[in-house]
Amino acid sequence: MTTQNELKRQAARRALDYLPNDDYIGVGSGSTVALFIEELAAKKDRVRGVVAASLESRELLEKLGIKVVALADVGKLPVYFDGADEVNHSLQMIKGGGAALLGEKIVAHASRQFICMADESKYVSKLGKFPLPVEVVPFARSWVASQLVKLGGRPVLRESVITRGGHEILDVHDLSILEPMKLEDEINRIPGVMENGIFARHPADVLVLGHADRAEIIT
Ligand code: ABF
Repeated sequence: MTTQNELKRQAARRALDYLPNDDYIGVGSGSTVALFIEELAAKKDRVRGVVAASLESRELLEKLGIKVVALADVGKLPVYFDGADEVNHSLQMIKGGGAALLGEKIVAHASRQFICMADESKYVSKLGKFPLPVEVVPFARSWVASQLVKLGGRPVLRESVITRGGHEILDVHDLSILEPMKLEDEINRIPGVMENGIFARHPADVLVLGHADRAEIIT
């Protein structure tokens, strides 16, 4: 039987088709990105350097001898590669299961093209079954939670997690995400919210979806 990991590897391997020639790229975080980085190691001379959106990805890149650069040193990136927790048919996503959503959104926005790599289980018609991660300033946590309840959600603090920026994560269950762009903006307007895991203002440009026998390209 094909494992979920094998589906992710199908997607990660195929995503290498989108590597630019002799340029910088950005990468996000998570298990699919880790597989992408492993595949990239064999072609590391193709890229000038990689901006990592998470510390884990940075460590893996360094371990495999791939040059890591800071976003500040390169400015705009041609391509960003990342996974997702859910992706809908408009290529809008929920991300942040790995608590690196703030860095991921920054690097995604700094990139001209977003290549999302996912196994087929992540492709959904409506976002929201996966609890929406919301990164909050710790002292505002209960205020933000009360506002998320007003939006119809059930926020649950992710225990023992402090993000790279020193914030906490509320995982919001039971949200009905009918208008992802509107909800992304609405949540980000709550004072105390640093960022939320809806990537609708900046959806993926290409989804590389891993199936048992192939990778499908969806644009
Ligand atoms: C990152 O990794 C996150 O935004 C998302 O939570 C996760 C994707 O999961 P996976 O480990 O399945 O690649 O992209």
